[in-house]
Amino acid sequence: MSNFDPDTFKHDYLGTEPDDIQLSINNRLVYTIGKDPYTAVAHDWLQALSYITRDRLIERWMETHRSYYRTGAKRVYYLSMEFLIGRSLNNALLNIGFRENCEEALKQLGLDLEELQQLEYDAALGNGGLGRLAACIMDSISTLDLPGTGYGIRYEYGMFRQAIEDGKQIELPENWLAAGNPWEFPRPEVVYKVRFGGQVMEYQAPDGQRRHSWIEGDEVLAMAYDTPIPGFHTETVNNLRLWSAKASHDFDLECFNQGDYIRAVADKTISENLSKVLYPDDRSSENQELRLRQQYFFVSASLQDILRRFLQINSDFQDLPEKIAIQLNDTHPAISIPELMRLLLDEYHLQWRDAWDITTRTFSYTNHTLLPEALESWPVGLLERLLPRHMQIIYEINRRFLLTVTHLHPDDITLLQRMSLIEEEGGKKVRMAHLAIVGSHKVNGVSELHSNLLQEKTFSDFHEFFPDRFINITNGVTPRRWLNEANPILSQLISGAIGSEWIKDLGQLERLQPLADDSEFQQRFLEAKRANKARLADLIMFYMRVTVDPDSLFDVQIKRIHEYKRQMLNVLRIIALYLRICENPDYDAPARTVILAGKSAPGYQMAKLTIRLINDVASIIDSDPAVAGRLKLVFIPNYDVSTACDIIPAAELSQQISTAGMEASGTGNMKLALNGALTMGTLDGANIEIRERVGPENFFTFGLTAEEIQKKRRLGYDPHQVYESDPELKRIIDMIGQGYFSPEEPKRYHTIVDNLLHKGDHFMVLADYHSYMESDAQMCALYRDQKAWAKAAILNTANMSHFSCDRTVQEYAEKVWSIKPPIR
Ligand code: 26Q
Repeated sequence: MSNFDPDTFKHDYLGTEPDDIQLSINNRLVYTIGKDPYTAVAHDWLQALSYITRDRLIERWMETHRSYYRTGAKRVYYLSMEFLIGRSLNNALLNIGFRENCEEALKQLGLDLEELQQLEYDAALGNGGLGRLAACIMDSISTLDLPGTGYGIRYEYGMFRQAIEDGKQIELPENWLAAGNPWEFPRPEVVYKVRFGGQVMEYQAPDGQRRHSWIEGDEVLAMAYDTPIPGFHTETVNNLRLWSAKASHDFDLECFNQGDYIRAVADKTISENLSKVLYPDDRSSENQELRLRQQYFFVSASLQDILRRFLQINSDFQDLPEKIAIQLNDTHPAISIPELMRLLLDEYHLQWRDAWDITTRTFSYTNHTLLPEALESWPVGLLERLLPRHMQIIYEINRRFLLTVTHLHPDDITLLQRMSLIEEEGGKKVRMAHLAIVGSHKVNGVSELHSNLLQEKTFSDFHEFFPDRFINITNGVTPRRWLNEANPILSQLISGAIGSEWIKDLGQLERLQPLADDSEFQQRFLEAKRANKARLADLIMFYMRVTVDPDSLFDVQIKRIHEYKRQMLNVLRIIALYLRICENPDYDAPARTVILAGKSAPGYQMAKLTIRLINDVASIIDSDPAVAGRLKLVFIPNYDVSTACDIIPAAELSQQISTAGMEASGTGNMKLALNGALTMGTLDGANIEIRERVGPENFFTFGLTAEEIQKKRRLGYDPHQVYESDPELKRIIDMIGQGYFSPEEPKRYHTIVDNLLHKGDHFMVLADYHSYMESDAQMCALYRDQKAWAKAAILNTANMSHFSCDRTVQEYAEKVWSIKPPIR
């Protein structure tokens, strides 16, 4: 529209005083929800409140995007299969400073804000760490006023809901959109065609050049849904654009013309299945064609959208790397690299050398895993069938790349085999990490240890070849959600002491250091923790009908259930504590509540068995009067972002006990320490950096180092010998193996025991057991001295400034994306 004056588009009732808010809510209730206050149920009020909050974001959202066009600022696009946003209402209310007045307005209407908030479904479009990191990064991009857009998939079913029945995990579909999602804007006019299958035509252009064209096959439509991402106390509101699959109209019409109407409509569901469901993280499962389709689906739509926007104000593709940066969240969107090449070569007719230069200067790749079995690879045959042109381009990228390797290292055939994008043994496969490294200008790991291991072990050949390409950017978490929102009690205490600047500038927390020795502050810090523990105890009573003592030590391990995260090691410890208390009523240890939570991939048998064991051990402990009041084990079902917000503020001890060298970073470790929990952890991932910063005296370190683990593997590790040499450990394992915790089915846990004793204990659980128990004893000693504990807890919170993802995003902006806030 020409002569557009934004002021003529101002909403007529965007006031922020309680009276304005009441008017707005009532309006929305009647005119949008279609209810009056007499018939409205709580959820209707939640919707009305969400809409009026959203209204107050919209002008900033539009102005943000107008300013990006006006200034032609360089933008970053964050491509991720997962965005684990959680709830949006409270986040939006706090970000725009609107919460207090809303609370007041609702009170006048006889409603309770906190109660309404609880009714919002989590947007659980992610599995765990990687998806939540994407959400934290979007929060920081907006808060730092950076021009950034997230691209992903609008899954109709997010992460499954976990229920526990007879101690076992069962998976229930999570239909989070059923009641409507007020935070998204459908954009039916923003649709792109995405092709699958078909074939590649070679032809000669009028200028004599050989060209390729990918034709035929099936087309699916990708339709955009936009979700505003507000920054904290800033005018910037960025966009998260998620794609939903729609059957292609052409396809429908064709069938319709043939008279097969019913089949045409029924067939729509086949293509619309593409965005139906999030894959649960089963890192070693492979060959899931639908997942590859999902990857290309969202990559293709996103790149079409990115190039369309680029071409609105630019004409020369040489400028692309100066105008946009694309970050790949793991290799899941790595098919972007051949896709951009295809667009530049086949659609825009650039020469290979130019196209490749533009591509590598545009992309960068974040790696989140070292486990070789978790590195993605796709069978060549599958790629040839679904994406034939991409497979040709990957071969050509590989041919040219290996040629440059050969120039530097002639005659080193094994080096070529190791670095090739194609894995030859066991059926040809494309190594997606190699593709991502070769096609990017920067590759980063997510903690110092992880980045070092990437460079020195996993990708050492590539590191030698591209020494400047590899960097570390340690993960962080957003202090908005993980302290300010999740823990209002502690937040108020902190703001009372040092002001509230820390919410945007976590470095301010260091001003709490001197207060660590202040008795009064210690007391108030402990009281805040006690209040959060009481709140969690109430929630556990309400949802689970289980009693926990808020005066006991809250000892938590909350994360996905995975063998490398070693929930089993925790189980061994819990059984040891149980036996010690049973057998020695004078055993000197604080009363303790151990809390575990987390989901297992539906097909991951060992993880599922671990959940069952945890629940079986919990029942035995529960029914034994000998430990009543001294030890309790609770498995909280359906761990998600919202449950995390309930548990983390109440945690006193954080279990971060992965086998050293296996957890890329961890981010729950940061959230817990930020909320004043002390960590009991191995020297793995970001634990190392947390320990360095909070001080080793305020961190319970145990276990083998990554190097010692490797050495032990090389020299031959014998778990059976550890078992034989520690009578308590032997007894515990025998109890599990002989069915003490599963008397109705004594052999239930045979595979667990077998893995530990006879299958080599791959995750070195037994190797770290003794050291873990010693660390637990040290922890108990400190807990007895509550003043000393309070001091250590305060120092944890005070020294977490490095782990704000504002710092993380700042590093990406400077070292990888070269972007700055636009001058408005
Ligand atoms: C792969 C194939 C098929 C289906 C699913 C998947 C899949 C899905 C999700 C593979 C991996 C993931 C997620 C990985 C993940 O969350 N990694 C974690 O990333 C965090 C953020 O960097 C780190 O803190 C954790 O250490 C790392 O485990």
